[in-house]
Amino acid sequence: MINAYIAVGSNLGDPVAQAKQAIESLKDLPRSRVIQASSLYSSTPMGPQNQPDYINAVVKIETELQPLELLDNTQKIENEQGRVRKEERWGPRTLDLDIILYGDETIDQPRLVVPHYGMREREFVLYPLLEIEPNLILPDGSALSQLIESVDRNGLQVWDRN
Ligand code: PH2
Ligand code: MG
Ligand code: MG
Repeated sequence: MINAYIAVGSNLGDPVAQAKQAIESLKDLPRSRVIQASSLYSSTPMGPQNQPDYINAVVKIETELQPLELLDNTQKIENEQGRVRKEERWGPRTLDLDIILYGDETIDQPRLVVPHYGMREREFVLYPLLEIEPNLILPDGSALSQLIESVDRNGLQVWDRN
């Protein structure tokens, strides 16, 4: 069994409902179990500013799925929730599920890079992660609690406390 962390993001089509539905769907992942979900947070968009605010959360799971099997499953949930793959980088989406950590593994494959390349700078990933795993050490040995000291909340707020 491996502990993995999945970042949830949505800013289209009732983002709160999308995020809650995604957490429910993660509970149905094969050969896996949801350990804990963070509160839902509202966050200012990173990237193009002419898009709605996001709802973000992080979910801790325990899984026997291999990384690419987990990715197949999270992409299936994205698609079921109406995800449309568009060209625009960092553009709006109904649901984004990013595998941010998979145990202590470093994965560098065309389909999947873990730890997620942007997680160290993103308040909407780090603060929800800190809520559920305050003592987390990243695969490179850095402590989340230390890392987060240099990351501004940038308006991040708890929207729906867990
Ligand atoms: N996701 C993006 C682009 N910008 N901004 C916020 N606040 N939250 C996100 O999850 C997010 C974003 C692309 O994945
Ligand atoms: Mg993303
Ligand atoms: Mg993504």
